[in-house]
Amino acid sequence: MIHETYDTIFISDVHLGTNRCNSKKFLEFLKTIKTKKLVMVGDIVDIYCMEKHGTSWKKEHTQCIHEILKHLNNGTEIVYILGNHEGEIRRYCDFKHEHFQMVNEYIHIDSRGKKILCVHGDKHSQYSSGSWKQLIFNKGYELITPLSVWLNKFFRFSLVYFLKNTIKGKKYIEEYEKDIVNYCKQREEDFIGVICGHIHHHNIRIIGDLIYMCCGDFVDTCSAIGEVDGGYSSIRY
Ligand SMILES: [Mn+2]
Repeated sequence: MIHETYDTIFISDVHLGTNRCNSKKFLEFLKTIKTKKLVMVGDIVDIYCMEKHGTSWKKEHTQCIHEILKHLNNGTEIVYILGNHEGEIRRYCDFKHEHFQMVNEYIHIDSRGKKILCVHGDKHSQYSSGSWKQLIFNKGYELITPLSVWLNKFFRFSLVYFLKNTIKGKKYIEEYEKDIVNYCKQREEDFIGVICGHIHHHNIRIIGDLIYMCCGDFVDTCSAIGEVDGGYSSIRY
């Protein structure tokens, strides 16, 4: 459900520049949302895949960038956390201009003054070699999304849902979530929780005494996280 106006919206793993990106939904999403702050939690532009597998930059991908800039021009504060697919954009880490900043990690202070650590997540878990799909399929990973789109279209069968629910898939996701929370705990600051991306598995849950949140992606699930008055909720688009 989309709330009227958010204090902050968190998105990750859009993978602009690749075929996997659901740019149509992402563009609709950007046009719909109203938020004071937008935190992009990594892997928004996929430089890595564009270099490795060739560029699939479409007109809609440019339109998405224009929409993000529109939010910026309308006064939305934008934070761009760099992910493992951002490649050469990493050069501009710590770039700041007015209410835009590019960082490795970000500390979000919510409307109640509570602190949340925001990090892409690729560096803080041994289960970070890629998404959960990569573990299961290794090199077949690139094939999975086109195959799952095809199966869904013709047989109404969700391959992604099926794979996530295998024992291996579930274990992988759980271990990753625990590692991210442990990283957050190790930090000396009084965080109430952590927001990450990377694994493409949208989730909000309590682990120990911290809130774990993963934005999800704009590849399969088209999900995000929204904050209003210090309360966090899922946005499914
Ligand atoms: Mn990633």
